[in-house]
Parts: sequence; C-alpha cells; structure tokens
Amino acid sequence: MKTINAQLAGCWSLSVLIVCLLTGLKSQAQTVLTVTGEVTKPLTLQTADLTAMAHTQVTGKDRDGKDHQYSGILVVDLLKQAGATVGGELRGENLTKYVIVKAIDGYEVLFALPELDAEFASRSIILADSVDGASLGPGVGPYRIVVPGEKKPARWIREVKSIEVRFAK
Ligand SMILES: Nc1nc2c(c(=O)[nH]1)N[C@H]1C(S)=C(S)[C@@H](COP(=O)(O)O)O[C@H]1N2
Ligand SMILES: [Mo]
Repeated sequence: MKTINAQLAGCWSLSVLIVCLLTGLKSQAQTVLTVTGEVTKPLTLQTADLTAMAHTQVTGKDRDGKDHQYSGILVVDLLKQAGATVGGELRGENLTKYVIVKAIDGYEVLFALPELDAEFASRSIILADSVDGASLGPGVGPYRIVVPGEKKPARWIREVKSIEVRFAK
C-alpha cells in the first residue's frame, strides 16, 4: 500500500511538473517579427505588440481581380520604432539604404527606404494582419506585406518573419 501511494505521489508530481513545463512554454511570449540591421533599436515583436500598433487600411486587388480591404501596420512605423533613418533623416547616404523582407519559406523581397517613407511615397505599404475584417489564413499570415497600386503582387510577401535595413554600399 505504501509503495502504491509513493508511486501515485511520484506520478502525480511528475504530471504536475510536465503540465507546468508545457504551460510555461506556451505562455512564454513568442517572437513573431524582428526588425534589425541599420537601426538603433532592433525590435523583437510579439503578436500583442503588433496588435497594439496603429493600423492603416488600404485597398488592394487580389489574384481574383477584386478589391479587398487590408488592414495593417505601416512598414515605416515599424522602421521608425526601430530607429531607422526615415522622415527628416532620410537624406544623403541614407538614401542608399534598402529594406529586405523575409518570409518563413525563404522568399525575400526588397524595398528602397524612400519607397516606404511617407515624405517620399504617395502610397502606404503595410504589414497586413487582416483582409476584409478576418485574420490572414495559414500560408498567408499572420503577416503579409501589401503594396497598393503595384501591377504584380510579387512583393506581397506572405508569412513575413523579418524586416532588415541594409546599406547598399
Ligand atoms: N512567402 C512568399 N510570399 C509570396 C510568394 C512566395 O513564394 N512566398 N510569391 C509571391 C508572388 S510571385 C506572387 S504573384 C504573390 C501571389 O499571391 P497569392 O498567392 O495571394 O495569389 O505572392 C507573393 N508572395
Ligand atoms: Mo508571382
């Protein structure tokens, strides 16, 4: 009887330990996006950080040829938060900087820094997290770049995982 009780107690504490470890791992905040490179404050962002940022709506044409309403964070806001040279600082040699966006499948696209800057560009390039009010589905989201007005959606990179600022020289 004693040994059974001891075994039960052992089992119980082992289960408690496993459950604790699993919930601990689950609640540990996951990095969903990084902003690095030529920035003064590299960012390691979690879902909640991105949800809390200001959202902008843009209209974009999907493969179906129809207009869809995308909502997301202006890429320039992420760059600003990371301390990249945007706005008034975007002059001189900073005009030779570019931004590489990488996805989970290894796909990468490039934007020149002025393409993203509000003082240069007339269109708003966003890191979208929803389309027509719904989250982006698997294989597309949780984050996708949307470039309004571009004839081909090749830079609408899906499953974005990082944004990196680099110097071209
Ligand atoms: N991560 C990732 N994003 C990607 C691609 C890719 O291969 N991987 N292909 C691009 C290309 S070439 C096009 S044309 C569009 C297609 O978007 P759709 O799948 O929503 O039609 O996604 C772009 N985004
Ligand atoms: Mo494409």
